Amino acid sequence: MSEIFKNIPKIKYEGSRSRNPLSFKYYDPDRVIMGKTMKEHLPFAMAWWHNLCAAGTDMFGRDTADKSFGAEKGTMEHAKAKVDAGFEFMTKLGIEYFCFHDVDIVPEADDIKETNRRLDEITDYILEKMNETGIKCLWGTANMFSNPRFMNGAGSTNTLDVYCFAAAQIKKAIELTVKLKGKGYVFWGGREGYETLLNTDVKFEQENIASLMKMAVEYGRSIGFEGDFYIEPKPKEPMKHQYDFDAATAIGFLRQYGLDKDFKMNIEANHATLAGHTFQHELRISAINGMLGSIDANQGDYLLGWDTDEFPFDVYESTLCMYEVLKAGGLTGGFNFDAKNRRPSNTYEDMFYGFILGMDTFALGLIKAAELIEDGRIDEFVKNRYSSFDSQLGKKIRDGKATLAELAAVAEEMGNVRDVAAGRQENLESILNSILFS
Ligand code: XLS
Ligand code: NI
Ligand code: NI
Repeated sequence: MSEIFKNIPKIKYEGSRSRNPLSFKYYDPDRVIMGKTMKEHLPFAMAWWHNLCAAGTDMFGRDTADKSFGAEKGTMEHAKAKVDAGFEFMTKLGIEYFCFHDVDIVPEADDIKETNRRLDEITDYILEKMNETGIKCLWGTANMFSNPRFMNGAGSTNTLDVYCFAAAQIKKAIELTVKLKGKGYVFWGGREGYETLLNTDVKFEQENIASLMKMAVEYGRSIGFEGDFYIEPKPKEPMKHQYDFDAATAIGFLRQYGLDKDFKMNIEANHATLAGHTFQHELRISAINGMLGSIDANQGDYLLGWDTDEFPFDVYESTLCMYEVLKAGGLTGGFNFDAKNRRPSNTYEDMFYGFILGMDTFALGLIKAAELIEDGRIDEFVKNRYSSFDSQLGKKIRDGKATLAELAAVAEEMGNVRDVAAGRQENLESILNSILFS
């Protein structure tokens, strides 16, 4: 097999002063931070779909990048060429994991039996490459949104035959994930939602989605899948409203249907901002519920209302992300760059620049988050902010033993509240700045 990215060497750490565009400025895999190497803190993954499949087509124009990798598109030769390209790419960057949808790795056939045969063939080839390189699978998933049969949803479809098809795709995708020893299996509810309530029975649809997930868990466990199932919340796009709107909504859904023991969240930065939340908010809500599983590491554009899936460069965001991740004790999954190059960034070099940017942004975020925690001022402030609850009465409230009448009597005795501590937001923001830019 000949080299595909011929002009690109193995990317090395050269430090922030390096002018070599094909080098890491902050990502130094062996550097130890808070007792673990950067590589251990940051299990990065490549998204098959954006990196090896998407070639720049948007609503207004066709491909700008050549992702044929020397083979004819839509053939099994092309599927294999993508495997070759992907493994060379990950090896050159030192990326340890990949994520995939079923239809990213083979062209879908007219008959699912033939598609499944192709999937078996390509995953044999992927396994060979995994054994050669030591690269692993982070998670697999089924694409249940692109094919026209899913126009009304998959688990939420109105059509029984489509529901069976969704089940078949999930079954196969879980089998492949097990075959490739993936750490997780993702449900992103691409078309699980509605365009109008005028034609939609929300309760019926949500119950069907839950049943499909339950069957997936039962089947996965029966064939030896021990990893986490993930929901990847997103509020809209492609649907006007998607049921997995945000982490809080998805967690409530999982608890309602008894799925919370098997599932965690896969939080995508750009989906958080589409939901009107910060990335940090979604991570915090997942973490406090014990459901912070994995991350789709990308960035949106605050001026655009859709999922632009940009490579992350915002170090404030990555620092606050890594602050949450460190405090939660790490992820069970990893950091999947669900990100694509901008349409005019259409060369092989640009593919590498995207990942170098993303990996450096998270490395810098990790360095700064560790400094923030070691500095301790913010954590200390938050802890002290609630210190009035350290009193006996405060403890009684925290233990759920106080009564409304008892508290009212305390208030009446006081007559009025004289002392409420300041929030100090601006001061905390300048601490953050001083650490980021020191
Ligand atoms: C789309 C999602 C998708 C999932 C995997 O917005 O981010 O790419 O990560 O199906
Ligand atoms: Ni995603
Ligand atoms: Ni997305």
